[in-house]
Amino acid sequence: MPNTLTLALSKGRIFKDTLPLLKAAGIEPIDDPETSRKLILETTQPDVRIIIVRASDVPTYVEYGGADIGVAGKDVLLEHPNAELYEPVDLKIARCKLMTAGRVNEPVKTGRLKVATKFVESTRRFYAQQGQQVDIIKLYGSMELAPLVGMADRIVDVVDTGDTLRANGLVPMELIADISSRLVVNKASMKMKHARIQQFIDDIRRAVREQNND
Ligand code: PRT
Ligand code: MG
Repeated sequence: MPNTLTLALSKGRIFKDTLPLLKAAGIEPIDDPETSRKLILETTQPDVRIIIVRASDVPTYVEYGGADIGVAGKDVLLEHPNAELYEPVDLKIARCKLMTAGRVNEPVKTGRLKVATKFVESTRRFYAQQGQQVDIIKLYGSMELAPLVGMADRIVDVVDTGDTLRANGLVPMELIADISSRLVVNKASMKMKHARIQQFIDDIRRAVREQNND
């Protein structure tokens, strides 16, 4: 829509960590998505609204113009290597690491490794760079289970404290990428609403610098 800004956010940690940055840019949502069932939230700025989407759908909404701007984890963006998006700001929030993990006492394996993950693209690229042939098993969650029930030798997942891996008898093995959330911008919006979006990007950049004391 002309003259309005639509921001796509996911509930949970991205929403929580983006709020202070938006606040510093003078934007506060009027409803709380954790208690409201609304998927479109008005904000204290009449020309800015927030839509609530699945974390993995943010790049899609922004690429196809359902939102002008979004916040997405780099892990999610790496799964959309051909998305036509600008990625102007590292927000330095929701940080974690994309890693391989396996069982603490891994049985010796001959032949191709089976790797369970929802990060198929990053996993394929990582093992290809290592020159290692693997079979990738696509899952949508609870990857930690796969090695425990003998379905896979390894998993690839994002790790923060490592508590979830440990609680399931798994250990982190190789680092694939350091992850943080990024601002992404629709290419047409960047042209059509240039002044408004540039202002928003500048405000958010300043808020990120202040939050990180640099
Ligand atoms: O829930 P949904 O399927 O819609 O999507 P999602 O699970 O990807 O969304 P969400 O909100 O859980 O995560 C959004 C983004 O936060 C991810 O895309 C990452 O960029 C980032 N992030 C940061 C994390 C974590 N830290 C994290 N720890 N995403 C997920 N986790 C998981 C981790 O895999 C483990 O299962 O949280 C659990 C706890 O982690 P530990 O290591 O502290 O135990
Ligand atoms: Mg989740």
